Amino acid sequence: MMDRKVLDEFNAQINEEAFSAYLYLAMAAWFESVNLPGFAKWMRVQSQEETAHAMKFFSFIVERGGKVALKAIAQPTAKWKTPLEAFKAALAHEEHITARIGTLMDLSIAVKDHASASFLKWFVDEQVEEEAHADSIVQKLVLAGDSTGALFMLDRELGARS
Ligand code: OFO
Repeated sequence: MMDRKVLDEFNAQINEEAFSAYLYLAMAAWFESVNLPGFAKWMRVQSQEETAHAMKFFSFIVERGGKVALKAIAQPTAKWKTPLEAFKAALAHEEHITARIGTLMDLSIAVKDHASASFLKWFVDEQVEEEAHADSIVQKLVLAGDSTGALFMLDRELGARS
């Protein structure tokens, strides 16, 4: 049986991950609207990964005999000024998720819930990658500056994500 506070926070994390999926889907829609289909593709794939993250928490709660409690998903921002602004927002969001995972880990350790701590280890590692990916695209966009050519090359590169 899961500790009540851990269960509540895990349910809250389903919502965080579902919001992540929604946010990146909103970014995909915005990139489509500004004719950057490669960036949009990258965001679509990212959105699917976030749904998978939400489902990992969902399945873990069920497996531990806890009750899944789904909450309303907040409306994400729909518009960004530039691709750089969108990816900076994505990076800031991932940093927020990293902090959330840290909080969940701290709580699991505090109540000696070793199964939850072990489950969360995957997310600790995943967040290192998530931040690194978003950050590397931020850096490339900074380098691209105002060059339309560099932006289109980057669009082609990101469109290869599957
Ligand atoms: Fe982007 O890692 Fe889940 O939220």
